[in-house]
Amino acid sequence: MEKDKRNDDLLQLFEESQGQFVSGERISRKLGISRTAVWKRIKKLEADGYVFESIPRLGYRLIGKPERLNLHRLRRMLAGTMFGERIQLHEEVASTQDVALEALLSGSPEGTLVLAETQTKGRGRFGRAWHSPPGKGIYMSFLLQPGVPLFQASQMTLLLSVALCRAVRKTAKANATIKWPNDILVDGKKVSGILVETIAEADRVKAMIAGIGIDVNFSAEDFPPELRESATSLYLAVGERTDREELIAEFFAQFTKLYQVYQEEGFAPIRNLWIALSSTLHAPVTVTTPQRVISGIAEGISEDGALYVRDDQGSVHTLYSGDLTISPRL
Ligand code: BTX
Repeated sequence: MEKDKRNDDLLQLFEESQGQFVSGERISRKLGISRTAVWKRIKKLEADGYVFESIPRLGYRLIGKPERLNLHRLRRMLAGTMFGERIQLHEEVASTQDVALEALLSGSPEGTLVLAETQTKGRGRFGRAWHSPPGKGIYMSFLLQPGVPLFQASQMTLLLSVALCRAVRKTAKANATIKWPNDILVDGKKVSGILVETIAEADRVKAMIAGIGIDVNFSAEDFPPELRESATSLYLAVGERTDREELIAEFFAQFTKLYQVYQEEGFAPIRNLWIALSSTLHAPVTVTTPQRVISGIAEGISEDGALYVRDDQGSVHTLYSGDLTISPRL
């Protein structure tokens, strides 16, 4: 937000020019900064999602603004769920997980929701980075207190993935499937990831910080080269932009229903929904955990959310987390 303030004067100049070119010299004079500083500030705005046309001698013309989530609209859309009460919307944070943890430690209740337009240190599992370019994705973390024993903690990732997969199908009309344990795929590529961090007390879950990242309106250039093969966005997959607020609202509508079912009837009904949406079951897979690498056929999912993998020797392994790749069928 500080950053926005610093760029207000520059953006104001472009507002006043009403779509006309503004020369670098004029900007430098008006703002009392060097031409190099002008160029740097333009680059910074571009990184934040503004689009400029730049022509030597004529200068710069603002032709696109970043989309912004609308907090009032979100509040309205989430009213009636526990997520509509306490929403924090940030321009930029290191990780929404950290902000949600701070909220938890200062006494915020279940349902507290933290959203950001971009993250500088978005993270996945095992300390990996989550690429979070501004204005086009969904980066959110929220607090849950399901009151379940610790051994059931991994069920929450599956519950979240069912809600997310259904919301993506409904809102973006994308043919989304779930890849165990925490990815949503479209066209076999990752479009969303889930990170659940659990705070335990004795052998129970005290709280969970559920984090979700969705590649909504990214174009191909919004992905770094190393992700272009493995990742896609809803926009790239279906060819149309998705309204981020609608997708968030649909996710929480789905989640709220499933969470209630989970609390009343346990994991069994969630498990059935998960099985129906999974692209992992019955496929030949390789699962890498910090301790071992298991290859075989993904046979099923246990009552507590673990994956069963039968290896070539016929032994069945029970896996609670890990990295899964689906092997090509021979
Ligand atoms: P993961 O560990 O399963 O996946 C991380 C891996 O996914 C990375 O190593 C990289 O290969 C790939 N990857 C990174 N960024 C993207 C992206 N934008 N799209 C597709 N693939 C990508 C998945 O972890 C869990 C991610 C949760 C992210 C949310 S965002 C809001 C919240 N805050 C936060 O810091 N993390 C969560």
